[in-house]
Amino acid sequence: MSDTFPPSAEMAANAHVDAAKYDQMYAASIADPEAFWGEHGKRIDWMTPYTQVKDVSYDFGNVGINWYADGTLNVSANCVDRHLATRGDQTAIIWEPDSPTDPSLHITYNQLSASVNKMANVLKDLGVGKGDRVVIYMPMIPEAAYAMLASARIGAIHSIVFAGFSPEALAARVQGSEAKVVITADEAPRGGRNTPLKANADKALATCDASVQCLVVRRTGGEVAWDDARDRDYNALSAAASDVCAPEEMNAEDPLFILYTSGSTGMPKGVVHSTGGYIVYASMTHEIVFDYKDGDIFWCTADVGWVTGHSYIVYGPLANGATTLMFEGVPTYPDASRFWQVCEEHKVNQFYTAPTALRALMGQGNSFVEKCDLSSLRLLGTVGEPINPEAWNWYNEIVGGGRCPIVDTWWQTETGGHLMTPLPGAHAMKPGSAMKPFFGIEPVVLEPTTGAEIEGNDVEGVLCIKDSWPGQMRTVWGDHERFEKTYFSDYKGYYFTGDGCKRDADGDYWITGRVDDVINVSGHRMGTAEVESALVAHPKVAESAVVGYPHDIKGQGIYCYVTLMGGEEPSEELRKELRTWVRTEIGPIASPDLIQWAPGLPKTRSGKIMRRILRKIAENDYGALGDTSTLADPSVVDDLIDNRMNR
Ligand code: 6R9
Repeated sequence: MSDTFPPSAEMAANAHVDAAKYDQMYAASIADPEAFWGEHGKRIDWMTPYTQVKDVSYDFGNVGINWYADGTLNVSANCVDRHLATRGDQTAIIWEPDSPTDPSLHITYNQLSASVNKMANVLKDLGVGKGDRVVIYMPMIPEAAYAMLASARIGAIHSIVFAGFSPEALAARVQGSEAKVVITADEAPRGGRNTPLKANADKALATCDASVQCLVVRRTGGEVAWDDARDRDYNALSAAASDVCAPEEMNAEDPLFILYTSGSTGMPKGVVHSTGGYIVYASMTHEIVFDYKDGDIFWCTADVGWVTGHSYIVYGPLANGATTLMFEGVPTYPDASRFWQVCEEHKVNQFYTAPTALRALMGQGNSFVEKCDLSSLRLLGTVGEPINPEAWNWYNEIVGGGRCPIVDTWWQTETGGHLMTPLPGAHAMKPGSAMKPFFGIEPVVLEPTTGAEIEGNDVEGVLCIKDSWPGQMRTVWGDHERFEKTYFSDYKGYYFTGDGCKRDADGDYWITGRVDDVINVSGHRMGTAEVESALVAHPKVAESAVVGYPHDIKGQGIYCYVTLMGGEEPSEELRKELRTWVRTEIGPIASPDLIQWAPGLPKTRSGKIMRRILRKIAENDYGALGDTSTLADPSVVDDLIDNRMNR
């Protein structure tokens, strides 16, 4: 039996949702999704109210997902305009810069409105209109949020590329979405170092269509190269632009954004989210899961380059008229106290971060936390990967002082918002468990090979979702077939999450990690296929296989087996070279942790690499290698074991 932590009497009494209300609302959401979501869709302002709620098919070959399909709205009007009459002078965004000695900013809803409208007009003047794509490659500065909301305002579809990605990765996404404009900044300060974003964008754009324009925000004022035919100065243009731009009337099913994410095969795919269903789901989960109340200060430490930043820094909080904190820096700069100092300074009420950050900070000792006044905190959250009980307990006791519920939110880029999490006033939390489905979510545990539903409790299998919810992705950009194949073909009639899970004796859910070739490095999703294709692009590499292995801080590390071209000699130098190579091809988050030289890889007679075996060797778990008799050459396994890299 694991420890359980019931909500305090105060939390249960004051939260939006207590245990009885959860049971009643959950049952209603499953019994009649039309009625439930028809009602909750009203939390958003519609230009034309919807009369249809749900129109969904999960049938392979004919997958179609539609919510509120005849309604029209504008997301930026919902995140900005509708708050102006009641809270124009309230802070919408608190911006905390990388350096603690630089001043933070408090941007009111009125100011947000002016900036978003101006940027919308700047984009329009650059020829961007409804349905056009805008790539955003930005530091964590308010202009990143303006860019998102300005795109939404004019009906353009944004695609954010995390500022840690390389020029190559940026170019692939600009080309993949056929973007008209890339919005970037001169430099991105993080942890005291500046990433040359504009220079990266220059490299990327050199390989893109010449018509792509580049809108440059000045952040540091650092020197940048300038191409008069292509580059536009945001600061000058927005100063001259009008602060009035009527919001475009969008259909609920028009795409709001594309966000590339890694999968088990091939290159990252562009996850497409809708306008209406997405904003209903992001705002509702933000309010209920974090128990957000008027006047609270909400801080999600993610980057807007990830889905967590989309839904819980920008869209969910702003749709709710919240005050959302946006942090440019990193948890350990200037020292391991930074998160807690920011919580103290801005009196943060809800704090939402990733287990990898907690593990890194926990390792620095408690004094960094204890010297700060964290009495404003009322709720804590985690996201991105399973949280180990040690980190959970530390978070609960040292950061939360034993007072704050922890919402362990399981969800994905594809899901738009939380799918499973304890609700703070309703559920007795168990460290490491995502606990309960959110309203409208019907998780099922399937037998991996037959796909049969496993009924009852105390069971384990692959996690699928039975029916749709409004925040679900609609398609893969430009490749609906890939969408159907990835999520609806292995287990027919369900949405396949790619995760494994347990349902314990009480019926609570525990995510056990990915069951496909996706690894989770510091809460970031990485396709092993992407790292492999970067490695084999190196002239000295003949073949490679990449797997994850347990890593104390990162959760999983990247373990690469590399076969060199005939005549090439392994060396420490080459190892370094390959590491740098992958960083340049993809970005620092894909940097290999361990590279093992493999004279041969274990393959079946038909030439398929047996990853199961490579995973076991990387995990140092030789006893469980299983049947190796089907290998073309079983002796390669002994060589790999003998030369295994130590962690
Ligand atoms: C939001 C986000 C999705 C994958 C997901 C799962 C893992 C996320 C988790 C979790 C255990 C949690 N994951 N939250 N595993 N407990 N609370 O992270 O999206 O980057 O697409 O990653 O992350 O494996 O399938 P994304």
